[in-house]
Amino acid sequence: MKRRPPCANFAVHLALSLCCAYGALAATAGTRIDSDRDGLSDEFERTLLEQFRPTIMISPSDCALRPSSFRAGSSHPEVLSADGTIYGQVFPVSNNHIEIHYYTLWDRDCGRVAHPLDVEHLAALISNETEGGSKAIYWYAGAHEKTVCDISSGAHSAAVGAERHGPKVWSSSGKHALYLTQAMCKSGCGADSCDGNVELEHTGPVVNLGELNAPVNGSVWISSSSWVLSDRMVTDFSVDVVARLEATPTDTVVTLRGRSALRGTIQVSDGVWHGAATGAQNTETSLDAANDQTSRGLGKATRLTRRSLIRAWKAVFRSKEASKHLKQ
Ligand SMILES: [Ca+2]
Ligand SMILES: [Ca+2]
Repeated sequence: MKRRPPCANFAVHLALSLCCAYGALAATAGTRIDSDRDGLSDEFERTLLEQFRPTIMISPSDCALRPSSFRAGSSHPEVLSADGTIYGQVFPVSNNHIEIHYYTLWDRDCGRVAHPLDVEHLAALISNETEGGSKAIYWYAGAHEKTVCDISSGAHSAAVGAERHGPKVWSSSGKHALYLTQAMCKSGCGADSCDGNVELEHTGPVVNLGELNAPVNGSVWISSSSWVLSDRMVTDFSVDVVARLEATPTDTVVTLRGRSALRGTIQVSDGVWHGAATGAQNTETSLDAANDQTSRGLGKATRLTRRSLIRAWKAVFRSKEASKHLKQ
């Protein structure tokens, strides 16, 4: 059974404990329909999904053509069409902060270890207390998440030019890993290419998935064990991720997980890559080890104690409720 990241549980508890304290958000969101019961109105979620919608660069020769749409109401993911549909999710993480996820759902992955169905996502942490409306603080892009080739990245929104709108992201051909810069696409385990990518045409609005316990728009397939979508529907901005991003220069995109040395080793051998990836995929032990190595390499961020991690997190969120929860 896959385990949620520690801070995912924290975020869920935080969201629940704060659900009655969203005065500011409720005022912004209005009192209209809230289909997924997270305190944000459907209309407010729709507005944010469109405001921060990313420009997605895909390969014109991708085996799966474009991200797919899936049959509404089906408990298992059933591909309707590779029509370029983008799915989304919006949920509160504190009084004035909201997380937005964008999902590209593909009917297959045709990399070196091909498999049916493929889930990739991009996330933003949004502040709702700035003048001029909602503003992105950080962006996160998932790439080979929870494998030895994990090269998921993050950045201050300014680093990717996406404070009031979405960034441009690159989707690798066949694997669909997402990168905040085109150059990073070559830094994974060697199989990724974003050469010649073209902009994915908008074929409709972002389709809101709702929440895990309250799917909307017929997305009851989000909890299917056929794919890892439910694992991706929790926060990407844990205490340690926020601390690392805070310690990162505002013009830099940083790799948040994985070991560059290991990725480099795998890069030179398909055989090694195949064995290592198979053995280590979704293995918490290897992921934790990779995180430890990454942490040591991050210098300033890695020398932070838990107390300073919490301090950094609080500096971003400035939430009395959050700090109370963290002390538990
Ligand atoms: Ca809602
Ligand atoms: Ca929602």
